[in-house]
Amino acid sequence: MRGGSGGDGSISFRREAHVPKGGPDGGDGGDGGDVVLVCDPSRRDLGEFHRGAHFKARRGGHGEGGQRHGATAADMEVRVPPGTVAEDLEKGTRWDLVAPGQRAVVARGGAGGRGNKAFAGATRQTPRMAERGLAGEEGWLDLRLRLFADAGLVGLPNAGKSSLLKRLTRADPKVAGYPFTTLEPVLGTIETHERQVVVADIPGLIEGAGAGAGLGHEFLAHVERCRLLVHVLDLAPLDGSDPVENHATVEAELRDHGSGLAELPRLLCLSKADLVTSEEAEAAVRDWTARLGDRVSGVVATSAVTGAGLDELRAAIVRSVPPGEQKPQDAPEVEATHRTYRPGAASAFEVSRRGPGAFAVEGPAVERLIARHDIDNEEALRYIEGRLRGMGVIRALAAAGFNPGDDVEIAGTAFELDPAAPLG
Ligand SMILES: Nc1nc2c(ncn2[C@@H]2O[C@H](COP(=O)(O)OP(=O)(O)OP(=O)(O)O)[C@@H](O)[C@H]2O)c(=O)[nH]1
Ligand SMILES: [Mg+2]
Repeated sequence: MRGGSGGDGSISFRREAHVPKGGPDGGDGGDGGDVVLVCDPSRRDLGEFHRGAHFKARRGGHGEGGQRHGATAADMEVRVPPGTVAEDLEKGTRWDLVAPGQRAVVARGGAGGRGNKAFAGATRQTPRMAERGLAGEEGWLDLRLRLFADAGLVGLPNAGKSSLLKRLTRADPKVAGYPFTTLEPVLGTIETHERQVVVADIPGLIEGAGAGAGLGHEFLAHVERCRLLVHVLDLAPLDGSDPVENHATVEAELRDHGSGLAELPRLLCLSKADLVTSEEAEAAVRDWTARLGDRVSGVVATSAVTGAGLDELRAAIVRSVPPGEQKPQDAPEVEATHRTYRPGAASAFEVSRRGPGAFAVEGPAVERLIARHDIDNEEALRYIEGRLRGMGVIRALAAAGFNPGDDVEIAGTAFELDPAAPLG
């Protein structure tokens, strides 16, 4: 994403029939547009944001003569579903879009440049310089969707989670006889007369998921806001692994992930019951009920093939999800609206010695000053020097041992400076 650049200020002089050269009248450039994320409940997923999608806000209009200011560009609004977490990994900024209508400015447009009219003063009556518009903020955003599901199906790959969601709801996730079939969470809804319960099928968890192995961490973040977890456990794993160990593996990952996942109410679903005899299935329900005691609010054996146990599981889910709506207030503090600009902090600069007779000056304020002006313009150059003096840059350079004739690079541009020169 990229905020729009600011429009350039204009260099212009009033022209009237009888006046050979009037006063300066170049207007200011308009500000570039911001890129803004807007939380829109009519959006369901992030499907339209394929990898590498670009969002660019428009640039501000350039200033014109006759004191005409350039137009401020409209913001580029990008609509995202509630639950979107946007992260600028480079800058380390994160926005959580939860409430409908909530806005987050993710890339600010550049400020427009001032026209030459703004530079007119007693000592400079015919300024032949104007500021250039600044570039907009630029960066990459990582968008994730935190699902607003009431219940989450968790379990090892291939446990039969997607098959269950398919039978429990009208959702149609992909089912296949190999692990990691589900790559993105899928939602389905159980509808009863009294209420709707949203169930999320998430990709299978592997050992180490809680510590970030595979995409586990990301997937578990999806179920953080659930109010019930349904642990789906394969009664007859094809790989011959032990269900007791498999159960412990998944529970350990939930604990490792933190964020209160392990404390959520739990149902145990013993899946693929058709692969064992009904006596074995019943015995398994008894064993697991005894083993887990009140750590679960129910144990149900199911088969996505015969449909056995599905009504019971559906009822258990509806019963075990605590009543009441999921409140957006449960979401973490929203940072987006608190983000402010602190120009004060940006005025600092740093002088460094690059070698004998070579210096460099860096810092956001000096970089902005250079970006603002056309350094091929003699008048602009003198203005920059005056500003550097005012900011204390020249003094700092002199203190660092700078002598006339030494090289100095300011924000990547080579300059010739004379600290002893009279104040300009
Ligand atoms: N016999 C039998 N097979 C089942 C049952 N449920 C699922 N399966 C099979 O088990 C395999 C895995 O099923 P999925 O529903 O894709 O499993 P999953 O847990 O979603 O797997 P991942 O998405 O990889 O984590 C498929 O071949 C299913 O047909 C069941 O109740 N009985
Ligand atoms: Mg699946």
